[in-house]
Amino acid sequence: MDEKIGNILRNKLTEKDYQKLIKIDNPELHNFVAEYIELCNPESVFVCDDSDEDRDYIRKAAIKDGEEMKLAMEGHTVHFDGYYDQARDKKRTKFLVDEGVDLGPNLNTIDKKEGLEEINGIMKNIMNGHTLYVRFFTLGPMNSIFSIPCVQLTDSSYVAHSDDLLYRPGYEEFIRQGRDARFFKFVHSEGRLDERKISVDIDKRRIYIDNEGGIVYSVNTQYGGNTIGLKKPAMRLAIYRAEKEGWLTEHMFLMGIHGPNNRVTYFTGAFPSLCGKTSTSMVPGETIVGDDISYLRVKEGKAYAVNVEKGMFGIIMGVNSKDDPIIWKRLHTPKEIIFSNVLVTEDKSVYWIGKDGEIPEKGMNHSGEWFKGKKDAEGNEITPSHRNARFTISLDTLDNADPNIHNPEGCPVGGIIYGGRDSDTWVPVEQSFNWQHGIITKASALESETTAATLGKEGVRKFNLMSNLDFISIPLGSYIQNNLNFGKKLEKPPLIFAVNYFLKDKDGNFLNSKVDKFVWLKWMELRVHNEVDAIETPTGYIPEYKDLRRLFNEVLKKDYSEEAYNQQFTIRIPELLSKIGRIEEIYRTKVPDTPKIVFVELEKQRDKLKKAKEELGEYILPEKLG
Ligand code: SPV
Ligand code: MN
Repeated sequence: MDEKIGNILRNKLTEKDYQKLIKIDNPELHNFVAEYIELCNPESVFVCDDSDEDRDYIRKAAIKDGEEMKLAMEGHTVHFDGYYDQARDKKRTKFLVDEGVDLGPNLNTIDKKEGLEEINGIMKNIMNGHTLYVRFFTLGPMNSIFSIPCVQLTDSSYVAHSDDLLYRPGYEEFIRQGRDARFFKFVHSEGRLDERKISVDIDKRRIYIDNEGGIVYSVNTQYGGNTIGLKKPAMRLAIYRAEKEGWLTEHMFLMGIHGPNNRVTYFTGAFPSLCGKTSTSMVPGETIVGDDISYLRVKEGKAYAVNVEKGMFGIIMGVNSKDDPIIWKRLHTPKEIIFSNVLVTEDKSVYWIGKDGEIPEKGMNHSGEWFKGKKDAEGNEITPSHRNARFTISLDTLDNADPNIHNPEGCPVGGIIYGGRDSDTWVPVEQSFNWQHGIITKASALESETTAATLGKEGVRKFNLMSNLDFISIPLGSYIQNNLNFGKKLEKPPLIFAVNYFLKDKDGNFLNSKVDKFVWLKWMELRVHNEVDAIETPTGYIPEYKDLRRLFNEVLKKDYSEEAYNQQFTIRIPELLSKIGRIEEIYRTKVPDTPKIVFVELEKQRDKLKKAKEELGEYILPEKLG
């Protein structure tokens, strides 16, 4: 080892921690750890291996540091992020780019030299008085073609603890791979903290991503989406790597849908944040592999997917005993959970918006002491929990965990679902004609009304390419092209579906209930196996009334009226045509590297819609098409 590196490490690390670190034979790793010890200047360093002892040390540190508080139920803790640090900060999340590299106009970028200078300046001595935790994990199942080793440096015991619930261990894997490890690196510091252990220097919050270096820096923030390196930061690095290597990194759940005769068909599903992704992957009767990020690869002409993570950082708003029985039960079981930004009441239990029961009068939340009617500095009433409040658990502790969660081979993918928050255009469920049609007219045309998962106004319709727009780290056209190419390598590509849970009538009432998706899933599963017919519309294939009536009855014990079906599955030509106009305009004016085929496919779609309009009118009932 280089003498300078050796000195830095020996100076700060105990002999035990030093030995743990150098047991991994990888100079790049040693240099990396030493570089940020020197820059950030922590008071002490803890190198965490995969042992129960070390993991327990982190758990306890989170309580001791005051970053988490114990709740009444065994294993439950709560963490608060600052009042203005409750979501991903898109504005201050930037890609560091070398001169001459063009990521296109849609990515937030900063010149690499300038950005590094800035962030290095912010990071100088930033860990003063803090312990730096060095943690090793693997993205994807272990011992698998999918797996990517990662090292996380953080001075937040909450982040280090969350990692543990969310990711598979990686210390032994680093030892095994030694100098061959092609690992991702993450540096996080929460910066100066106030007496509530909240990051103070929010104005210096930065999340900077270096694609080529495989490194992400995150400072002066605590919210998990900004800080948990292996989550969204790693996703951006993986999208970059996947495009170079011809596989996919997607903002998708992975679940087993249970068909007739115990058949399980795996589906992935991409939804923007707060649009039903987790609740779909948790539908009762089905099994979950992952709820947020999937890697997909082609093996022997077939698509396989894995869950990159092993835990869930799920949205808690609206979780209630009736609609989410599995999560509800898990949230009331004495097993390890970190709640974040919920309301803690005097008896040390938690409340969140939409929970069963009465809203408490007072408690402690992300704003500090809270009482009904409390207002913030801008005069807005503070809700008991934040709308983006979350719970963090390990998936293994769920009743509906799929047996293939850790399968190194991955799960064969039968179908892919794209869904957004759309009040007036798409029908509740529709199958695209083929891979190319699906990738272009469904996935690449996805729009969604904004939610509380990012800072800014809610309810504004926005383009969200494959629900992945916040995380794409390459020019958008290349990303679409990589998806199109992926399909070409497959003998029988997964079917591509679009769903919409948020359709509304003229008075603004939802046309579907939350549980209707249970039925859409069963219908899609049957389509994969060609066991149910469909009606061809100008935009794809929709279910026949008779099949839905049977499925509503079987799955939900509900009568499904023909009137409801007609209202939901009317093909809305004017809305569909304006949507094509909007999407085409976006690609024409804002995505310079759009593959030509995108325009061809959109034009074809427009022609079909126009023809249908001439023959059948603007609002077409399914029976007119069948
Ligand atoms: C999302 O917002 O898509 C999440 C949570 O999964 S975050 O970690 O903030 O990205
Ligand atoms: Mn997500």
